[in-house]
Amino acid sequence: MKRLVIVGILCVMAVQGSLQAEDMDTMWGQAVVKLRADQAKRGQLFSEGNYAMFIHWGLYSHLGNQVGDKTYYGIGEWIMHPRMAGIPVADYKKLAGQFNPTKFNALEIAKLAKDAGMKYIIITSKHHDGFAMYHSKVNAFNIVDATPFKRDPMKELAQACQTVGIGFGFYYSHNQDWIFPGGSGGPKVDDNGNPATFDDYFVKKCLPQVKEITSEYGPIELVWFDTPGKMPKKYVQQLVDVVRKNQPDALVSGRAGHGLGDYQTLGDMEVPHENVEGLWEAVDTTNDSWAYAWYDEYWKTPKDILERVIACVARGGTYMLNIGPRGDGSVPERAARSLHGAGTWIKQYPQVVYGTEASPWKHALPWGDVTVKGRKMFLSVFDWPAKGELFLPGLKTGILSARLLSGKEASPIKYQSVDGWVRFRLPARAPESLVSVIELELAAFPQVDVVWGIDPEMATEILADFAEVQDVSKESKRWMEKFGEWKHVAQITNWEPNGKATFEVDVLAPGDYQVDLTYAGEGRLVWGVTVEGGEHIQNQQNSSHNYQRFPMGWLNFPAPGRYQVSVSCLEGTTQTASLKAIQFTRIQ
Ligand code: FHN
Repeated sequence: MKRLVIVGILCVMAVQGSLQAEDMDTMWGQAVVKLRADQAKRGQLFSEGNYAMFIHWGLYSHLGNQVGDKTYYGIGEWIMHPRMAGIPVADYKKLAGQFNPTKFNALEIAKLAKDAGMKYIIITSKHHDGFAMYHSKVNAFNIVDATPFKRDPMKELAQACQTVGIGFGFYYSHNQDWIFPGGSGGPKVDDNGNPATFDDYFVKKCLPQVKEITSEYGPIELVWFDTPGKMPKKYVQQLVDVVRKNQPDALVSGRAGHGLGDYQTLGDMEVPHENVEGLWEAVDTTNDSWAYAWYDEYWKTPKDILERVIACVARGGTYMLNIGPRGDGSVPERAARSLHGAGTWIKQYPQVVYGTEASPWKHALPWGDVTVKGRKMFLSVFDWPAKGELFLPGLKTGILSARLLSGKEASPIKYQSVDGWVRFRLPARAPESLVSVIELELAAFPQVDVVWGIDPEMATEILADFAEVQDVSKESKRWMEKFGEWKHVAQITNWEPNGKATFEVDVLAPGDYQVDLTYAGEGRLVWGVTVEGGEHIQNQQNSSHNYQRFPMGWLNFPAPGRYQVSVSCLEGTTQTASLKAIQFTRIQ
């Protein structure tokens, strides 16, 4: 993937509070790690099991984002932090006496993950709040010693995962610990008022706890360290050494820090738009918070989940999707329902998701996405074409057969090559209500021309990621919608007078196309769209700080073939105008 300049925009957060260390995104650590694991056995976890369950569950789940009669909006596991409720250490510790998750059922959760089609579970053994969700012998602030529950749910879950036959691993917050003196974000003095250092925290709590979680819970697949921030390398190295010694087959997350992890973790809630090389994972959640938040009923549907799983696999990676059980241990029913819905589909079409390779187009297509297994190619159709014609641009490899799958059944479909495109004739109705699959048998491993084809039937949206730019900046931008709820876009901004963003496209059906631009900005903006050597249109539309799609007008492509389409921001506050996408819809 092209490296973009990263702009962290935290402006949506009105309350600055004191994020004592750095802001959250800068704490994610070095983005790209040495991709060693594909040479080691542990790398197989990602190539074979491209879908996993993440669980954020802890003392914070008991609050569910409500303290007293006030609701805090954002990621629930940060409720203690000044940027959320700001609960003093002593008060937070007292909460443990009320935490009694009697509805926790490890086998039910493991079965849910299995039924969802997930290959392993990664759960919070200790988050930034410092509370251990397992029986730690080195620190009493844990679920066995400090709560009426008295059970070790991590023992139960590790066992349950073995019973149902899926993998198991731990999240561990190695740098941030807001309770233990010396931990990042924690008290600066110990209980006797003596100054505490990070070394104190590391030696007395972090290192021994990582030894515990890697030696007392059977084989684990992965240790998911998070937010390394400015943690010195010598500490990270010691932790990685412990994992290697106790669990030689376990992966270490990229967020261990200092490039010592095995793979790359993308930004929170980020599904990439272009293929990413090497071993990587995307982490996402079933609603908008990692830990349980009582108000958060904005759930991903089964279709949303499938589109994201398939998109990650098609971009060459792994998708880890989070649930946040309640404080009583139960899993929100709607999260479970969506996971089951997507899992039922995956059980019908496992070949589309597991052990597959990335799409040779390197990006999604207007109707869906593509995964590859040897000479077989799977077209996952998210949006069924209304007229029953599906178009595939730029496939250079011959097709031996094309079949529309319907569970275990497969019916041949007709196809035809036209001007470097393939046109498939499909039945009027999709065989699947969520995602239908076309299986192609090819003459060889697929080769494609990766240029963006403008689909003759469906609106084709091309994101800013795919533009070549001149006298404008192309940047990756991220912001928090609510606290900890991250959004990611590539934007083209800082438009100079001759600035332009150029998209190369391939047109199959000549004629007029409606052109829309998706952008954010300040006040009215005039945009121009030009087909190099052809028509030019320009128009003025409004803008706001939210990205919105605005119509620009109709543009003509006189014949089939390649075109360069350039976008310019001509008038208005051009410096802040932020272009996210261009869309073409054929006028019929
Ligand atoms: O601060 C944490 C956050 O609470 C959550 O655990 C996420 C999951 O990726 N990681 C950190 C922020 O990136």
